[in-house]
This record gives sequence, C-alpha cells and structure tokens, in this order.
Amino acid sequence: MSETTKTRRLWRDIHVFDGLRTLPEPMAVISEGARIVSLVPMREFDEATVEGCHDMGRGGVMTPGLVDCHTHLVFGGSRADEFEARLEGASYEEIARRGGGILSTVTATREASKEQLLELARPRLEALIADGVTTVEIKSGYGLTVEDELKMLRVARRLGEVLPVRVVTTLLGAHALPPEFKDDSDGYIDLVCREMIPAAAKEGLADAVDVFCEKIAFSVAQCERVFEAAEAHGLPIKAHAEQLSNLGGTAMAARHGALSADHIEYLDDAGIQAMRQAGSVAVILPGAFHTLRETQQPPIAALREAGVPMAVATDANPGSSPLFMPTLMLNLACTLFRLTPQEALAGMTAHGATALGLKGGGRIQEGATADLCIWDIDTPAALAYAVQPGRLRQRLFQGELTHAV
Ligand code: DI6
Ligand code: FE
Repeated sequence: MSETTKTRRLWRDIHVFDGLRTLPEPMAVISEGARIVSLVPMREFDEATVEGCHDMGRGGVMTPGLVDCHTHLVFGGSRADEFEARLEGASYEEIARRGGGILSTVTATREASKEQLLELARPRLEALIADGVTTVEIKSGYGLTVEDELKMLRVARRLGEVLPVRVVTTLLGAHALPPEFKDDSDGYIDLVCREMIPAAAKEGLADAVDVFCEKIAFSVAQCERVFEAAEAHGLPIKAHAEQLSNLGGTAMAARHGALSADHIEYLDDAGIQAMRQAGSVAVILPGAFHTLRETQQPPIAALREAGVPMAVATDANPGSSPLFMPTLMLNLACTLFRLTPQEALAGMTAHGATALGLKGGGRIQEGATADLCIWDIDTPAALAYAVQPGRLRQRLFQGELTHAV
C-alpha cells in the first residue's frame, strides 16, 4: 500500500493501558496502516488531526493485543479421563509415570495428520483470538520423533497463515521420554540435539527451544545439553522448570541466557537471582496451578522485589491447563498469586512479548505495531476483575480490524 492510501483510525476519550501501566488521563489514539502514530491526552488533542481518519468511537479501554507467550495448542486426543482420575485422587506425576499424561497425547498426536491437527487447533486458537490475543507462542512436544515434532511445528506456522495472529513457534522435543527410548533417556537427548534441533533450525520452523526439566522428564544436565545444541544453531532457549519440584533448572537456564523460565512454583532465591542477572522473564501459569490443584505458590513477592519481569500465559494444553481463555488467566493470576491487575496485564502484554524475544512488542506507543484491543469496560483493572466473555469491542492485528461488535 502506498503512503497515501494507508488507513488512519482514531479513538477518542479512551483509557489506555500501554503494556506497562495505565495512563493517567483519557487519551486520543491514531493508527496509520500497521502503526500507532499518535498517542496524546484528550486535553491536548487537536480536532484538526481528525481529517481523513476513520472514527473508531469513544470510551472504553484500549490495551495492546494480548500476548499468550506459552501454549501447547497443537495436539490430538483428549485427556478428560485423566481429569476424572485426578479428581479421584491420582496425581499428575502418577498418571505420567504409568504412561498416561503427556504420553497419551503423544500417541494421539502421532496418529493425526497435519490437516487433522490444523483443524483441531484452529478453534482453540480462535478462542484465544476472540479473547484478545494477537501474538501466541505454540510449542511442539507431543510428537517426540523428528518427523512428528516437525509436523507439529509446521501446523503451528500454518495457523499463523490462516488466522490473523502472530505465531511464534518453540521446539519442545525434550518434553517427555517417548516409549521407544524407555531406559535410554540420554539416547533420546542425543536425538533431540543431533537431529531434531538441526532439522527444525534448517527449515526455519522453530523460533526457540524449550525443555521440561523435572523428575518425570529430563535432568538439569540433559536440559543443558539441549541448550548447547540450540545455541549452536542460534536459537534462543527457555525452560519449563521448578513446576513440580526444585531441581535448579531455572538457574542453569538463566546461565544460558534463557528468554524465560516458566511455571517456577518451586523456584528458590538462587534461581531468582540467576534470573535477575540474566534478564530472564518469569512466566507465571495460573491455569496449570489451578488445574493440578497445586498448593506451592510461585515466589511472586520475591520476584517482584528482585525486579524480575513477570509474564502471564494460558499454558493451554490438554493435560495440566485445558483452559483457552487468556482473560481468565489475568483473573487467576490476581486471585491465586496476588498479582495486581496491572502486573497481570503487563504480564500478558509487554512482558509476554519480552518472554518471546519480541523487543518493544505488547506496547502502545508511537511507532509501535497497531496490535490493539478495545474493551467495553471502564478501567483496565476490570479486565482481570470479572471473568466475562464478550467485552472485546474491537481487535486490530497489524492495523487491520479483525473483530468488531
Ligand atoms: N508442563 C506443563 O504444564 C505442560 N507441559 C509441561 O511440561 C503440560 C503438558 C501436558 O500435560 O500435556
Ligand atoms: Fe507448558
């Protein structure tokens, strides 16, 4: 599009949460093409700038498009039976040890074609989009062979082509030990390092590499090997760590400059300091905490005090967080972990973007990408306060209106 035909849009009298804080007075916001070009307080607003702008309305709350920085949206099968088993007393770890859990999803995902996985994932992603998401991270991790992991990543990339959303992909080959490698977990890590990571890197299918560092998954030493392989291919790293116990995976990941450490209910002070030094983001996943009826709280106050940025994400997956509603996560982050509504919102905008290595993403400022949500609420805190679908008035992805009520 040429400069002169770029659509200009104007919002007036709107309360803006800019990704880090709520601006103190009502604003006028103008976007042009895919960018935000003007953000001024209403009392300084010059009506002459209205010329040529689409009037997008007045009032409500504007936030950056939500950034869901941790999901496992691509998978086959269902784990409703496991949900019932857990209600009867079985733990997530017990189910995993007897070959259920992640491995049951692996079986169903291997059996599904690329096309089937796409059709299964599409409504899940549409649910996130309908709740304000404009950037989503999607992990592999239910294939656990080179071909099946690549298949998942291709589906994730395809989702970003068929729906108006930015998809960031993560290779999570080291998610669980596949049955073929029973009793040979080092052999499986060899496969991840020598074949999976190089293949994903070669095809440009992965934007980052993740691991599950846990007793039921992989050791700190094994995860470190995966990170070294990722580094050799120029891929950033992140970790599922300290979710069920404290193994020190977070500190090791931070030493490797991890973008983020995720879950971290069992994180200790040494881990927090390592994250602070590395500039890693703490990704808080209240959906998994809630679903697993976890009682160990992530160390929110200590993270806050150390100045470690906190992101909030859905962890949407068939087992530990079958929850596909980002604004519910804002509510749970506040009610379960006592984040302030502002912290929760920053966690799903600016800090979520940082956790994905998207510098300057998840912000409303002049020059930023016009990924925007306009909500029918009075204050930004109301987004976390009530769990109420249907409040998204407008959604813009790269300046294009993709949702309007
Ligand atoms: N931790 C999680 O919460 C997800 N993966 C992980 O390592 C859950 C994956 C699942 O249960 O299917
Ligand atoms: Fe996860």
